[in-house]
Amino acid sequence: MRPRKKPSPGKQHRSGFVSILGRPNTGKSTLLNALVGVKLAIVANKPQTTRTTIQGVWTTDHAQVVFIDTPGIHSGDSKINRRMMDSIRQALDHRDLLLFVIDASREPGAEDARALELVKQAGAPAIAVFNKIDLVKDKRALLPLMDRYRQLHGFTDLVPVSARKGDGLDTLRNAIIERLPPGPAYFPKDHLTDQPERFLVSEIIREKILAVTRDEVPHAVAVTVDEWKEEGRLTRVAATIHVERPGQRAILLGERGERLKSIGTKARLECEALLGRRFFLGLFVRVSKDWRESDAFLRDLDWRTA
Ligand SMILES: Nc1nc2c(ncn2[C@@H]2O[C@H](COP(=O)(O)OP(=O)(O)O)[C@@H](O)[C@H]2O)c(=O)[nH]1
Ligand SMILES: [Mg+2]
Repeated sequence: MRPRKKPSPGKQHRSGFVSILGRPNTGKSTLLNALVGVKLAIVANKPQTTRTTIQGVWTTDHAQVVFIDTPGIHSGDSKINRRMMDSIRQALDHRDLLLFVIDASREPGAEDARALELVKQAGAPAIAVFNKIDLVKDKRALLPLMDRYRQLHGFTDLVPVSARKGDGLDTLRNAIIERLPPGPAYFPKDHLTDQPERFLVSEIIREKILAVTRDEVPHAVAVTVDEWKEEGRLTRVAATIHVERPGQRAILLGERGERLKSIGTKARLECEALLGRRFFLGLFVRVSKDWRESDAFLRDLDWRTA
């Protein structure tokens, strides 16, 4: 009797958990969104935009990848910073693969070295992703940078990409699937994230705030959803934007409340696009002094502990 033909390895279903890490602002959240194909993580040109780990699931006929986006690796000693570092450490436990994201348009610095240290400690296979190549005029300049990282760590692959433009993402997706072990799908095909809608909405509001504020305001802002009512095809949300000082409240309100209004409109449109129904957003700005140092407040902010 002839032995039965083995399924070809390419067709074997593969799955796994893949953490995305790197120093702040390298484009980790943009990369997560691009790989999953849906905007799940908010993006801003500010360090520490991402405050918790965010999961995004990408499913194909032959593979399912659960990506975990993390806050940028940084030093800083406030309570919220320590919480962010804790969530990064958790995201490194028991991972099948790591994506170490480097901003290819900048010289590597101390923060990159710190992030690489965590990759080494995690001990999982890692792919080096050189992001923002759209900003690198002469692509030959990438080679010495890639060589440098090749010598610093035994990466399984080194892949140049532009998360913003989509360049190199197919190569990266193939490399990821190739490195994952055979395994079943953990989630239904249409499952995209573990974040509840309330959290997605609060994050979208926060993103619109980050886009219009500068200096100390972004770090001082937190958003809580206080009321959530579904009325047929309309979802009515009341949310509070917490700031630390009256001056920051004035900045957010703008003249005659214009700035807050524009934040609200932009956030509403994006909520409607992401969640596919109509929203009414009522936004309030409140001064909550020292929220960044309050354990109780930080616990309330984290939907995982809700
Ligand atoms: N030019 C360019 N900018 C990018 C790319 N990826 C991300 N960015 C920008 O870099 C900034 C930080 O992105 P974000 O995803 O929030 O970075 P994170 O802090 O690592 O999560 C944002 O302004 C992004 O629009 C890219 O491929 N090319
Ligand atoms: Mg981020």
